[in-house]
Amino acid sequence: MLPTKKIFQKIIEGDEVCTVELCRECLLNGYDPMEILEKSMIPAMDKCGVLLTNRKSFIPQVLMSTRAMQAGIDVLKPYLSQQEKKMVTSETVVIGTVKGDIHTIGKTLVSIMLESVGFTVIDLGTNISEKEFIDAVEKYEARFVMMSAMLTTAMMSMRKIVKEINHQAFAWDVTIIVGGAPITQAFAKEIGAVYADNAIDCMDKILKI
Ligand code: B12
Repeated sequence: MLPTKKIFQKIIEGDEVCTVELCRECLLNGYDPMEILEKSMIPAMDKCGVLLTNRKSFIPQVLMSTRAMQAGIDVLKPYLSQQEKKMVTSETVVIGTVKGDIHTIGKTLVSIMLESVGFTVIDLGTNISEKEFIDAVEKYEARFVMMSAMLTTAMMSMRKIVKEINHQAFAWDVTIIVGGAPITQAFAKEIGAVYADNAIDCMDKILKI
């Protein structure tokens, strides 16, 4: 079995040790880290979602898979740098998962990609309220706010947070970029934010802005 296929399997099994070893092995053998992420690791988390929905797996198993995924990302992180897109920037990005939602992985990937092209990223974590976002924008004089939501129920809180930020009179322009599985282009437009589909798309959009 190809090591990339094994990574997919080991993340589903929640085997952190093997996931880390296999990621290292793939890097040593010249695999593209982005490809490992996109073709093995993210599909493994999607599969976890399917197993969860079908009650073939439960929250404790998904948590173990999350730990394996996170450990694998830590191994790949130094190699995920987008050298060709690197820019000299002093811009700061504030990022967080919105109130009511504790999913971290998508947000973490977006942070890593932005850091890799030169942005300063302030990661507020999960379950973040409008006040916490606004305070951080002011404190760090951030030009960009990124928000993640993975739960349909968290979309309402995203709407409220975006509205509050857009109503603030900051002394500089603030662009809000939103993403996450249930978020669509139409929803983003409706609430007054820019939509990005994934970490790479987000990076491309922010670089254009
Ligand atoms: C892992 C996981 C968990 C873990 C989270 C651990 C952690 N530290 O993150 C645990 C077990 C804790 C968990 C809990 C719950 N979960 Co959950 N979880 C998942 C799972 C399986 C994978 C998510 C993931 O990490 N994917 C991998 C990453 C890379 O993908 P991603 O997050 O989508 O990110 C990509 C894009 O969306 C985008 N993106 C994401 N954020 C952002 C932000 C910006 C700015 C941009 C530009 C892009 C972007 O970029 C990323 C790729 O580059 C999904 C299933 C799925 N297919 O998504 C369910 C899922 C999201 N969970 C679900 C549910 C229901 C829950 C619970 C309510 C379960 C429960 N009964 O308690 C709780 C929620 C608790 C809460 N208040 O948040 C549902 C949501 C359904 C819905 N539409 O509302 C899903 C879809 C599972 C399912 N099929 O039912 N979960």
